[in-house]
Amino acid sequence: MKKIIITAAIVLAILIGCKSKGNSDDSKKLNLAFESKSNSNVTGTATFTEKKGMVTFVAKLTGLKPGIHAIHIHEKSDCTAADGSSAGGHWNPTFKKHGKWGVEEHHKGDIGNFTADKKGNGTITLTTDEWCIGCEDETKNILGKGLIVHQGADDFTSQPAGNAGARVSCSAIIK
Ligand SMILES: [Cu+2]
Ligand SMILES: [Zn+2]
Repeated sequence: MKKIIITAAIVLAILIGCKSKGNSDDSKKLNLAFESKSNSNVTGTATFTEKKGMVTFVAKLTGLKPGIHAIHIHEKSDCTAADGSSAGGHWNPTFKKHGKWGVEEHHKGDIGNFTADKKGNGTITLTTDEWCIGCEDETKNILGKGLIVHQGADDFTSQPAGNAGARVSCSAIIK
């Protein structure tokens, strides 16, 4: 009887050990910082958090002109150019047309528009199972791409990028 209890205790310890390890592997988080581009004063932070196959994106920007601004994931994590052009075009690993997320055909990087208030502050969030942080599926993996905030709004129609104007802030999506 004693032996059975000890065996059961060992099995339980192994199960708990595996479970806690599994949980820590399942939850991934990136903390990113935006840098100003195109002579703007737009800065801010962004996080990507992955839990149970869902990625939640949160960005907080300051220094914007009040009004509507586009934000996208572009194809490169290179923010070196003064005008942000080094980040390339929209991230589009599935070869779709540019458009509005969740409504019609769209790029994997077409996060959309958000509004900056009178003080120039704006936030945007998006939760999706169409992205992952560092998985093998290159149609989902956001690592190695770049976030771009634009001077103007995305019209969701113009190809290939929604005619959103200058790139006013940039952040590499890297660990
Ligand atoms: Cu863009
Ligand atoms: Zn696009």
